[in-house]
Amino acid sequence: MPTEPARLEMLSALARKVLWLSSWTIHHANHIRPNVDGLKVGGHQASSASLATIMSALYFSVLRPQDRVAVKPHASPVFHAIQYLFGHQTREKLENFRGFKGAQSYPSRTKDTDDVDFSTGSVGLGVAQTLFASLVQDYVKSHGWMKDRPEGRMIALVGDAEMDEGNIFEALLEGWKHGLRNTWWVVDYNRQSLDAVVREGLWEKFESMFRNFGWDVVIVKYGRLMRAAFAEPGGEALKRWIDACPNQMYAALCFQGGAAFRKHLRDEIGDQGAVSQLIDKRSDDELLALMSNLGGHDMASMIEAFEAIDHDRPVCFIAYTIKGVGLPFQGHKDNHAGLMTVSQMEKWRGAQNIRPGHEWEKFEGLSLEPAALEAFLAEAPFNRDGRRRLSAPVIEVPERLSFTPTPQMSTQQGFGLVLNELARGETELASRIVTASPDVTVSTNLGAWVNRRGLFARAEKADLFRSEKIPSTFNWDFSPSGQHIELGIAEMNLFILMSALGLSHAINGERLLPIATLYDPFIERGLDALNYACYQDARFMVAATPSGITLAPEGGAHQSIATPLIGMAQDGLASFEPAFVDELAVIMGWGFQHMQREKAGEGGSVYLRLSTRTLEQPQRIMTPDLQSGITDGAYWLRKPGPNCEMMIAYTGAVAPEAIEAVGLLGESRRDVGLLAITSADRLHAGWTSARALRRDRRGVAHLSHIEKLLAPLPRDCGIVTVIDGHPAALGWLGSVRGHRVEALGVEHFGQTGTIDDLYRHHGIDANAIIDAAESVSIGAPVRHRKMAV
Ligand SMILES: Cc1ncc(C[n+]2csc(CCOP(=O)(O)OP(=O)(O)O)c2C)c(N)n1
Ligand SMILES: [Mg+2]
Repeated sequence: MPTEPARLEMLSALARKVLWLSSWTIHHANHIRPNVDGLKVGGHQASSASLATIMSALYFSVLRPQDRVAVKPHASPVFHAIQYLFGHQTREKLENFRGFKGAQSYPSRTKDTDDVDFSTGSVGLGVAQTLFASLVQDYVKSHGWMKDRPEGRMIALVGDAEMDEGNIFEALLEGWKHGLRNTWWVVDYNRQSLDAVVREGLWEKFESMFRNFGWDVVIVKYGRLMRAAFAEPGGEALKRWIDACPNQMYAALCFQGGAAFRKHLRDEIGDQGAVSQLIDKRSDDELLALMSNLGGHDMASMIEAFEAIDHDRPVCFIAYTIKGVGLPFQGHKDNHAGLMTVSQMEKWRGAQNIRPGHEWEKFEGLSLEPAALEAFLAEAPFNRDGRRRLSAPVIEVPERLSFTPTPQMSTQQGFGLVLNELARGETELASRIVTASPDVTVSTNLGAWVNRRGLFARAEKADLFRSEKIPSTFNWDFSPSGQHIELGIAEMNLFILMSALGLSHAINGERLLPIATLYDPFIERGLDALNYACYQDARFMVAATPSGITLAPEGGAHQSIATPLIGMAQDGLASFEPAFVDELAVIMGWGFQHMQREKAGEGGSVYLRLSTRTLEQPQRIMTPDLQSGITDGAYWLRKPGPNCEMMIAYTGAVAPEAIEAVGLLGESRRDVGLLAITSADRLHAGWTSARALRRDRRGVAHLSHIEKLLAPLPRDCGIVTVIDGHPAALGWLGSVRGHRVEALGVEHFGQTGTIDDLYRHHGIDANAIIDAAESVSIGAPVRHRKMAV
């Protein structure tokens, strides 16, 4: 173990190397790599420089194997440089930064190969991810699954302007409610965003806000050089000047250099003996070195700040930095997309003692012994256990999930029944399910599950209503073994929690099967977080209910139109909209398996678009064929005859309208078929991948499920599609084999009224289906219509 000064010297040298390598990576991408057009790098160089020291302190010394980090998006080159020094990143990938299969612009769990803990990119989300990851760690620990693994700290490196993102504030409040621990947020307080310099005094707002939520706040403002200067005669006056200097001015002076600092100090402090001496005895370079020695660029100060933490309360570090520190555009307000020119880089290379052609060498230009540095890196506690991505065995899912059927019910009710059935059993599957809901637990039918499995909290808290013997349908007991996490009304939090729960196998080595419930329209409120969770390959199930206009009297604000398209378009999410509960039970069983498939390109999360509309349930036997039709996305509810003139395809809660229309069409059109579509998403994806296989000649004869289903239809058979959602979700069916389609659905915000009123109004009732059928099929006018009631 090196002595303390030697350790600091090594860490500082490595931080300089990290700044060099990250800058060189960016420079290479812009000026050296052939074919650089389109791969030019904006918004990385200055942002990365800000964090080179802080991240070096963390990775090379402070972090332990169990700690997990979300790195500010634009510090990606710094992260990759650190991993390169560790030997976890290749030169080839750095040379191909931002290129196809190269190191990613923003750290990516799924695309990068150097052990990214949490993806980042959309600012704010990675920050909240660490908070929820810590709550999930507590969940795993409380359920007795941590075994002898030590608790990790969940750390976010946060841009100061990133703190504007509302989802961070939502997460803070939720964290406070759950007694957040083991979370560190390190704010890179460079007082610059993309466009501008941030408001004065922001740190005070941050400080009071974090303290308000029970966080420890550590402000690291001055580096060691500064602190030494403050102790000199006149140092106090210098400190006062620094503290009073507006952000814009400080940034501008950092850009202009030592002489500009000198002029301003003289003009503003005047001739005051001691302080003038303090300034005058330094050269311009020394003065700039002093004035840019903010805490976040001073290894000793950062190490001191991190190592002083001796508790598990959450901590916010506000580390003062200069955006682009050490680079020619440091402090310039336009530096976000700033890039060094070739000649600036040449000059800087010289200053770093790096020989041309040796830019990628790990220890080039450092005065310390390479062997000593190599040994120091090898001993970094962070690497003690090798690669840190964990895995967990697959939880067995029974062949069929059961429920107690009733002749009439909704898919939302069915969802509650399936979970209730699971809650009653003693299966491993049931024990690994975690549910969460943003204050709609009861209204999404999770009540029975929660009654049996309880709410999660680290400390027991009894339901007072129950202990006071006040009758209530719901038992709201909290305990460390509870399996439901009750959230406040913030759908962003719900999806980030899913993102954290759904990565537990990789982060904690313990698999959880998370289920989120929310109202379908409010998917849009949490959409970027949902996308984020999918992007980093977290695995979860979303039950969104009610959906469409089936909650008719609630009006447009509670009705969803776009969600079927969101479900189709969202990568990593298999979307289903069953009409009947036996379909739902099959889909949920398949879903729990799908959530656990980890081979590349297989598996993912699951979205169930459910409804509160009560439907008559079919009495039927679940054959293997029916089962696979349901999970592949469609099956014939009524097979078309050989001379089929007309086919109706429906999804979800409009099943009764489609069934009724088929009945009424029977006398006017021959062999009418009725296709039940349980997943437009899976059908479409199957069709796309079959075409790709055929194009690549890997599967010349391979036909997708929908191609096979539509194959028997004569060419001039008409198709009407109908969904309680945007019609484009099914309109593509006509392209599969060239049939004419009329696609019915909802395109305008709902009115209030009964379901019948609204289905008529939006043209998705039985008569609208018949009208559409008439217009897309050949033949005499249809004789029957539904009678108005
Ligand atoms: C949700 C979202 N909106 C906008 C952006 C574009 N963007 C990337 S970085 C950035 C400014 C970040 O400033 P700050 O967090 O202070 O980081 P710094 O560059 O100063 O280190 C913006 C607006 C983004 N990545 N994500
Ligand atoms: Mg900033």
